[in-house]
Amino acid sequence: MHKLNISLIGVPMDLGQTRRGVDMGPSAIRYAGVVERLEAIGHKVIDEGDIQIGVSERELTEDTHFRNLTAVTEASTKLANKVHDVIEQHHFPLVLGGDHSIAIGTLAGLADHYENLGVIWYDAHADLNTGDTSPSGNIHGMPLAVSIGLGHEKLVNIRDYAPKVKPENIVIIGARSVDPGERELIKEKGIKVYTMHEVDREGMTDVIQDAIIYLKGRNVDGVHLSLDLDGIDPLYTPGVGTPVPGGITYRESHLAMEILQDSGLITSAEFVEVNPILDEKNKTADVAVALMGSLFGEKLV
Ligand code: 5AB
Ligand code: MN
Ligand code: MN
Ligand code: MN
Repeated sequence: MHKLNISLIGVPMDLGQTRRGVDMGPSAIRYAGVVERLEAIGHKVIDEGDIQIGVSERELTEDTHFRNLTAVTEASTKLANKVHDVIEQHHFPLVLGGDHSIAIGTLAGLADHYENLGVIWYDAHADLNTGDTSPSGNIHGMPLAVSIGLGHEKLVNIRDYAPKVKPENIVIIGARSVDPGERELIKEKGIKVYTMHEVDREGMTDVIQDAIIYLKGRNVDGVHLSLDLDGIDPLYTPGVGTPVPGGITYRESHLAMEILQDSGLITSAEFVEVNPILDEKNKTADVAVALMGSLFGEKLV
């Protein structure tokens, strides 16, 4: 197996939503043994530390369509620059969240290194809201829309280019809570979505293989995996801010990671929405690290 230099980047961000605690996600994932786990496979892990996050208090008068817009924009810009540096060193960026708004920064740092970046969005939600369609004003429900160029210009134009990703290069897996505006956008842009219906009906093997064939058919030159722990059933990952029942199982998720490893397609990844305050004995961070094991080539025998 190909040995990687993996750069870990922690993003203790909780301003993309309103529940406290998700800023402790990177610590929980480190505590669950991410470095040891990946090194045991044979990879070299460079812990780049955490991106500094600003405060929300000064935002009280700001736009309620985009909560904490200034702080989220600043953090996303810092993260984007860090991811960009890491890619330039030919390291594999592995971003630890933090709420899912951080994907705005990750994708902004990645996308100008690829002609045609693909994205796998493993999530209970579509994260395709704009300021107009969002029911909450929470930016963690918007990162995929921002990456295709829709949303607040401050977010869309991070690192001064847009869009970051083509809608046809996106695959969503595990969706089971989609807002009306997001549904419209999925139809309008032709975004590929495997909902829980497809996972139930076709099984994860077919779903993930189909996703791989689809992205290869799009001639992608890199694929970013953005894994929201709420994509998995809350039975296995209770420590998330927006749990939705009826999710992907623990074993199906391992299977998905193993097949992605075999495909050799994944060139960057992020694991987000781990909230230790809502968790049971760090269960959710443990699942995140176990899935990273499979994604990065851990073998049982
Ligand atoms: B997550 C909701 N669609 O926009 C919204 O956890 C939930 O990053 C967003 O997937 C969940 O507020 C965002 C209702
Ligand atoms: Mn560049
Ligand atoms: Mn989600
Ligand atoms: Mn999400």
